[in-house]
Amino acid sequence: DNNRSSRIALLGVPIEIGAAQAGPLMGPDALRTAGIARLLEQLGFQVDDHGNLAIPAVVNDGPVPANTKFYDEVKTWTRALSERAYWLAQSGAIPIFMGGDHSLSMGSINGVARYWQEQGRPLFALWVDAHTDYNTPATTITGNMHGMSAAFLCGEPGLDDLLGGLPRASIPPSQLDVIGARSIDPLERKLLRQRNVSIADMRQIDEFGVAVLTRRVIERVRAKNGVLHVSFDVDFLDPAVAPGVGTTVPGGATYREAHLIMELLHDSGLVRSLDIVELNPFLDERGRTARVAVELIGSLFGLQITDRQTPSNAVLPGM
Ligand code: 6HN
Ligand code: MN
Ligand code: MN
Ligand code: MN
Repeated sequence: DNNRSSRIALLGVPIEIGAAQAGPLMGPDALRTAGIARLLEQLGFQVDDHGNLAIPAVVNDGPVPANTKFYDEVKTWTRALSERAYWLAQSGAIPIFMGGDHSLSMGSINGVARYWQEQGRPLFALWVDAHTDYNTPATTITGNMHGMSAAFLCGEPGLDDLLGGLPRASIPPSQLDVIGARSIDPLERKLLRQRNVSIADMRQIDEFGVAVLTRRVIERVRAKNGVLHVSFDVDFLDPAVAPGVGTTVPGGATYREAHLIMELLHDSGLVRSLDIVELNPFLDERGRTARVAVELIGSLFGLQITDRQTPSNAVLPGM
């Protein structure tokens, strides 16, 4: 695909107040230490590390919705990151947002969605996660805002003032795909059903395999001439593979399942931006999880086992 950018923009987003446990603010530096820039350069990209996003002083101005912890902090990060993400997308590079907890996706995806809207290309988001992050202030149990980012992006009510005067470029729920889900709160599940969000849960992964499910997403994006943002929550992986996460859930994806998703997404040529979130180096074991995350990013950007094309024998069920 000759439209593919050969430049990658790294941006650290050291936010952690969206999560229950401290540590994700160390994520960007752990990814750097694990060699993210070096690997992408070896794959032929020109890599610019823009350092870590910093936010202005948090002001407690307007009203705060109920059941939202650190709302004003998340608001400040979201506004700053949305602007930054818009400009990074505009620059023609592929932005990689290095988290930080998953609440950062409210800003990153809003910003890139705004750019692609201007280009007349629909933006799809692939949510690779043990969770669906589709809570609103009305459905959340914990009040942690990293559990609300997908709902916010799909325009669910309750967080309407988060962006202030900035445009809220929502993606319709039909352009959200979740893969890897195995922990959904009761009211969250109800809302997902009402919106008909496409969810490939762990049972579907077991039954059909990640290749069929990933190709289904790719075909959906292609059919609309869309582009794809990948929002990768490290807790998608099984805790045995990725212990450095605050919200581990048993029964996650294997190392190879995760790589195969990344390899197929690379071959699709559709990925234009990436979040890598929820890495908690404070909980990690000797940098293992950071290293796995960087290896997966390698596969997403073209690292291959052989230099041969793998022929597709995909059978796409009409799901
Ligand atoms: N994440 N559903 C739970 C909550 O608190 O709303 C967990 C959310 C996890 C969020 O992993 O990005
Ligand atoms: Mn998440
Ligand atoms: Mn998660
Ligand atoms: Mn399995």
